[in-house]
Amino acid sequence: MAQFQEVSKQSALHPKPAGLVLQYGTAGFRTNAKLLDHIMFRMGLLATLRSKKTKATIGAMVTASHNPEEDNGVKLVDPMGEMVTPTWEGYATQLANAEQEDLLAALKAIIEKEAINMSQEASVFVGKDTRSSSVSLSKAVLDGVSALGGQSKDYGLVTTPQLHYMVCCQNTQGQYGEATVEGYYKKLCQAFIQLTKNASNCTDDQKHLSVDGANGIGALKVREMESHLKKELHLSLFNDGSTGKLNHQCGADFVKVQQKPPTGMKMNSGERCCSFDGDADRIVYYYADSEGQFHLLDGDKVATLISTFLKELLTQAGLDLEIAVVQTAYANGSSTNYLEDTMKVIVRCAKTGVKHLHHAAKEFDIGVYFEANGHGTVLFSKAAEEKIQQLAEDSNANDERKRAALLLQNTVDVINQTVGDAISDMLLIEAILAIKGMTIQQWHSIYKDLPNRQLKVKVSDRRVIDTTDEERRAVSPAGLQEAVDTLVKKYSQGRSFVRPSGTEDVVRVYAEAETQESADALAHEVSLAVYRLAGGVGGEPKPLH
Ligand code: NG1
Ligand code: ZN
Repeated sequence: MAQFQEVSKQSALHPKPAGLVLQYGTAGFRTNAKLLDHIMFRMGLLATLRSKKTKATIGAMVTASHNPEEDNGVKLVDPMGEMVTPTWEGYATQLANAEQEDLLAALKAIIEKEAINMSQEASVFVGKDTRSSSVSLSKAVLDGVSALGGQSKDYGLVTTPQLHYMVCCQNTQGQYGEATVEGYYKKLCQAFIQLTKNASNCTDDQKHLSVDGANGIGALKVREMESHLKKELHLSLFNDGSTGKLNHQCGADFVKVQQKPPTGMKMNSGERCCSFDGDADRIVYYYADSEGQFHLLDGDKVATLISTFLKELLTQAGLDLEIAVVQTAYANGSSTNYLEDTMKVIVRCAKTGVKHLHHAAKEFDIGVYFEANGHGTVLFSKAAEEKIQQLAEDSNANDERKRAALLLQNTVDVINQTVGDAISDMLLIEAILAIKGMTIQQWHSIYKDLPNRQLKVKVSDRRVIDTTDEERRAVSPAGLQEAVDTLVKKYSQGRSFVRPSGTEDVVRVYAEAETQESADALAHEVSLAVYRLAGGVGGEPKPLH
C-alpha cells in the first residue's frame, strides 16, 4: 500500500539508533532530547492509528514537564482529553523499540490486532513546550501523522492541559468549549469573574498573586491570558523565561522537593505566591511569614481547600452528591487524617501518575484528585452536572440553594476536567480564597503537615523493585520491605515507602515523621537499605545533616 511505502520512506529520515530501548512511562516517553527523534515520528504514526481506531481527534504533546531543559518527551491524549489507555501505552513501547527494519511489521501488527480500518480519516492535534528541542521534535510528530495520511493541527506553543482541553473540545463538537487558546481563556476567565462577584470587599492587595512560571510555557500563557481577567486578579510574573533556564532552581517540582522558594522571585511577607512546572500542569502555593520562614501549600492542601469548598456548596445547595478525594502514597499523612476524620470525605489512594488518579476519581459524583506535587483537578459526573444545572434553573428553589448552584456551575466551568492544569487550578484557588475571604495563612493552618523528605537512590536496575498496595509496600527485592518496616518503627509517626520512578532512572524514597530531623534520618536510613538491597550504584547515600 502507498501509505506503508510513505512510512518506509519517511521513517528513514527519522532513524532509530540501533539497540536503544525506551519505555512509555508514568507520563509518556521522557529522556534526553537527542534520543527522541524516531520516537516522535513513531508517536505521530501511533496517534494516527489511534485516531482511526477511535474515529476521533487524538493529541500528541511534546514536553518533558519538570525535567531539565536538555530532556524532552511525548505523551498521547485520548479523545475525551484523558491519557491514552494502557493497551496503547504498550503499543507505544513496542513501536518505539522496533528496530528500523522491523518498523512496518510492528505497525502492521497493531493495525491487525486492533482491526483498524486504514481508509478511515485521522486527525491529530500537536502541541509543544518551550524547550529548544521541541521545535524539531514536534515536526517529527507531524511527519509521522502525514506519512500515514492523517490530518494534523499544530497548536504550536501550548501548555499540556491546553492541548488536552483542545482535544476534548474538538471531540465534543464544541460542547466542552471552543478548541482554541482564545476560547480556553474566555471560558475559564468568564467563570472566574463570575465566581469572584461573590467575594465581598476584595482589596487590590488581596487580588495580587506572584507567579513563578518555571521559565516555561506557563509564563507565556499567563501573559496571554491576563487581559481576560479584567483586573480581578493582578499577577506578578517571575521566571518568565526571558533570562533564566527552564525548571532550573525554580518551578513547582523544585519548590516541592527542596521545600524552599524558587530563585528569582520577590516574596513579601504574608503574600501569596505560586509555582507552575515546565508544562503548566502542576501548581504549588507558598508564602514567607513575618520571620521570613517559608511555608508550602502543596497538592494536598489544594485538594483540601477545593473539597471543603465544594462540600460546603453541596450542603448549601441541598444536593446529595458523593464527593471523594483521590491521593497517592505521597500525600501527607496529616492531610489524609484531616480529610477523613474532620472533613468526613471519602479518601482513596491510587498509584502515582495522574492517569491512575483520574480513573479512580471517575467513580464518584465529584472526584477531587491531586498528587502532593500539585498535579490534579476535579471531575464531575454527567449526573452531577445535570443536577447542578437543574437546580440553577429551578425557579422554585430558595435564594441560598440557587446561589450555591450557580457557584457550583461556575466552579465546573473554571475547572479543566481533562487533566490537572496549573492555570485553571490557580483561578479556582484564587476564587475560593476570595469568596471565603481567606488569607494564605488561614488556608495553611487548616492542618499541619507532618515533616517529610523525598530522596532519590541510583540503582543498576530499578525494575528489581516491585510494589503492591498502591505502591505503599515493596514485594521485591527480598528483605527490603522488612527493613523499611523495622526503620519506620524507630520514629514517632513514621511512615516510609520506596518505588521505582516512572520518569527518571532512580528509586524514590519518601519518609515522614514527627520532626524534620526524624523524617530526614528515616529517609536516609531507608535510602541506605535500598542502596544495599536493591543494587545501589555510585557512593552510598550520605546523611542529610
Ligand atoms: P515518577 O518519576 O514516576 O515518580 C513523577 C511524579 C508523579 C507524576 C509524574 C509525571 C512524584 C513523586 N512523582 O513520577 O507524581 O507527576 O512524574 O509528571 O512527584
Ligand atoms: Zn508537568
